[in-house]
Amino acid sequence: METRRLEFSKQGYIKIDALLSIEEVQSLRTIYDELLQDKIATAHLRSDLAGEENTTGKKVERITQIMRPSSVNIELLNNKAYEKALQLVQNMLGADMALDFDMMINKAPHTNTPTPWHQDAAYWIDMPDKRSASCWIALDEVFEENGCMWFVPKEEGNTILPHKNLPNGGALYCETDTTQAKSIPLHPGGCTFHDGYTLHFSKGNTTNTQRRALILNFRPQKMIELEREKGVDHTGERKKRN
Ligand SMILES: O=C(O)CCC(=O)C(=O)O
Repeated sequence: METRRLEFSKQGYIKIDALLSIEEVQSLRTIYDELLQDKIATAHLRSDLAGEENTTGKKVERITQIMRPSSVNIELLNNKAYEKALQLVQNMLGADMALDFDMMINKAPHTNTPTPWHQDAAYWIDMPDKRSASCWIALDEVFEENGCMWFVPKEEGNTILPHKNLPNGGALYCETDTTQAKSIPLHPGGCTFHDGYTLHFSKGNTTNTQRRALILNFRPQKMIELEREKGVDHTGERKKRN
């Protein structure tokens, strides 16, 4: 555990080969697919990370993002993913770490749309306690061609680069040197943890099947309370706040 903690603190991310059993993955997939299909119940939490696109009047989702999916189906929270990820985060960053929000990001087949390079902290308000960890859980086999995660090992300090939105309300992105970037392929149930200042990206999905990821974001309980006081609950508009 000490090795993990040091690695996370030094490079800003770590890989865990098998966070979940295949049974745990299967039960997540069932709920995940129901939520993806249910465009009515998820409408207020759902958007295209690539920016909204209209083709012949029909909305095409390339990178579906659903914020706080457990607020629509509370059963998600019973999955071991939440408990196991929290335990690892508390061991690395302290016993006061708690779940701030969950989200789903699905890359549909043949959409070939990258998630641009960014740092998550650019989306968040400035907080005095900067500890955070996002657990990115693969529900499918993930590799470069369907959009596994890439990270640039973190530099000293917590610097946020200038970020802009992609057109039509799309993701935040920044310009950066990515020569040191590493791709992290995973089996279903494997995961990565990254902190809010670590640069990351994924390529588009050029394969015949979905690329499903569930992401759990943790920060100190006191910082979650500060966010809520300021009206931040991670269901709102995608914009630069930091
Ligand atoms: O799933 C992706 O493509 C991007 C995920 C991401 O940016 C994140 O988890 O912070």
